[in-house]
Amino acid sequence: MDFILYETDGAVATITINREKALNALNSQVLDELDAALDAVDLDVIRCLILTGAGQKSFVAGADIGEMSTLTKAEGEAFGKKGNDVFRKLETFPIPVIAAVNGFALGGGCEISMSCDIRICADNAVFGQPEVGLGITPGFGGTQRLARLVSPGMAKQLIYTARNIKAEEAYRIGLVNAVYTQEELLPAAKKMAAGIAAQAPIAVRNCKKAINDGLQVDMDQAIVIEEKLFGDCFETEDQKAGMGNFLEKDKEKKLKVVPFQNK
Ligand code: DAK
Repeated sequence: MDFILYETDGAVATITINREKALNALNSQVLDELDAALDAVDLDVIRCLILTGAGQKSFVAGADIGEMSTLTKAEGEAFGKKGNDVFRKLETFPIPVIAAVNGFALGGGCEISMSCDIRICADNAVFGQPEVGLGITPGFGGTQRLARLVSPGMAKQLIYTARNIKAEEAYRIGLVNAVYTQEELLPAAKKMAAGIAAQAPIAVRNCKKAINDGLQVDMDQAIVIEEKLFGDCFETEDQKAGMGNFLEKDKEKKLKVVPFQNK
């Protein structure tokens, strides 16, 4: 792949969007390669994924404006679908995805970070949806995910004014969970990912699905979704070992990672 780096460390994988010269802007090839990289993740081994950008300056500076500028209506639609499909794949990816935002996260860059489960950022991060200044609406889920993550009023203000915000403000409005120095960001992401990977994997996957699916429906339906995914944990090796270790008061065993089993 030209624009995607993939590395693993135990049960944690890191995908780096590697188009530093264009500040990791998303063109069709980047989107295709990201899609293929996600398909290639070995889900029997990997339990948490980190998404970041190459270099010190930018996570993703948005969709590629050069490529977009010449698109016809039909091509624009196809490009939008390609992006939306990959973003949705990330959002519904069976294992948690942490966005380690190391600089600009503008337009599609902000949107791709919002497709991840958790966002942490470096102190040089800049978030924004500048699309209205370019004569378009945020088209990779920005109008939907930003309003769900922060308040609708704050999302509307940021989108209507096309104002960029820095890391501290992103933290204050709840767009990111934590801010680190540039040097600390990736180690912090890896530490968090390892902490997730050390938990019972079926339970973690079911939590992701319960939260994501439950947020789309009313509380009565959400509770039914939760019940089903709670029930699905039983009779798994995860659940037997996890509870058995606790009952045996075996602290060593309790901390032991339970091997993942496809049911
Ligand atoms: N696209 C293409 N190239 C980009 C880019 C981008 N978004 N952002 C930066 N680059 C390139 C620059 O052109 C420059 O390339 P060279 O001139 O060196 O060849 C190189 O990266 C370095 O950028 P700068 O020289 O501009 O660096 P600065 O430090 O001066 O400025 C900046 C950094 C991030 C403030 C600036 O580059 C900038 O404002 N970039 C654009 C940010 C932006 O507006 N992003 C949002 C793009 S719109 C759709 C769905 C979604 C979307 C569209 C359609 N459908 C459903 C159809 C999404 C839209 C967007 O994301």
